[in-house]
Amino acid sequence: MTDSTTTYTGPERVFSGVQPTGALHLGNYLGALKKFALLQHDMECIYCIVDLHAITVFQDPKTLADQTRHIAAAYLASGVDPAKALVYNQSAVRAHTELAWYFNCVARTGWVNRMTQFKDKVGKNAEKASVGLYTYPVLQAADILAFKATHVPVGEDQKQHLELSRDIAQKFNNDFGVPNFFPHPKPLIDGPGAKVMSLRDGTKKMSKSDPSDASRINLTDDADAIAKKIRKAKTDTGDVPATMKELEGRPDIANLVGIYAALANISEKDVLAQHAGSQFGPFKAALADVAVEAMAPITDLMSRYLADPDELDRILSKAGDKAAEIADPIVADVRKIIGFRGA
Ligand code: AQP
Repeated sequence: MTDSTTTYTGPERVFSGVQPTGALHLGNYLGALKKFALLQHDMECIYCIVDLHAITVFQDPKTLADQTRHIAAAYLASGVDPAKALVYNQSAVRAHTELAWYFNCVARTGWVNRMTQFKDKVGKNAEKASVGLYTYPVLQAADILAFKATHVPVGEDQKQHLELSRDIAQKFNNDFGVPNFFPHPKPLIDGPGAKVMSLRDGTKKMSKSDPSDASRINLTDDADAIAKKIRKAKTDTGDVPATMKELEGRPDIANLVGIYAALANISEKDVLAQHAGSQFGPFKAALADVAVEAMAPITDLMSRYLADPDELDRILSKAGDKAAEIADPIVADVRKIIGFRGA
């Protein structure tokens, strides 16, 4: 169903989001936030804190607003400039929920049933999961397409959801005879940070919900904690190989090399060239230095932004109003296209 060709001629626009569901980690930073900051120089960017997605799993009403500010602070500390990009929280813009309902009527249950992230998250407990968690990728399509966004910077885990967004856009355009109304959004997934794996198991993605804190580097970890977690990261009995080919079948090592490359802004090949034959002790010490150097300024800036919640709220509210100005006319057009009375 997915078709990468479209004759959509609207403006290029970037949209992405992060859930306010806990402390952000290095995977979120390399897979998403770092790219957010880079893209704002070249394109119109809209970055959302997806609190509607967060409530697909129960969130404590007493902490949700603070968690949202926490993500906003992480965006800003990672270099997103509110004068260049919109940073707002999803629930403040009604277009998301409205379009999500229309898309629930466009998406097919067979498509949603194929989403592996839902299956991974719920395991054997699918019947106890919320309906919202099941239709999460449909809301994600609405988030993107409410802005007719053309590009979506995400980690590799989101690739399948992006394919669903394209299928929904295409089916809407076909069903209603509006061939170029919605663009087919493209994922921007590249570089060694696209899939950061757990420090305790190189076959599992680094994740906020992993019960082991040692499995991830949090954006709030200080230099000592970062160095300790890297020192304890799982490796094997060999040493650092010389070629990419020799990394195959060594997921823990490949992960550390990928993290090094992404943080130092060099290629994985260059990391191997610099450290081939090294034992893991010295390699991890070098990686810890690179990680602390890259992460310390972010951690520091984050605490400064968090110290002024009123300013964060001003930024979020102002951007929310601007986001609604873009999305509301698009959703009003959708109402007309569907044919509602009074639309
Ligand atoms: N390990 C990762 N490597 C690269 N990118 C990643 N992302 C998440 N984990 C990695 C990217 O971060 C962005 C925000 O994702 P989210 O807020 O939707 O959270 P998530 O993907 O659900 O993150 P977690 O840590 O995996 O949370 P839990 O444990 O709750 O499921 C997205 O662009 C994502 O690709």
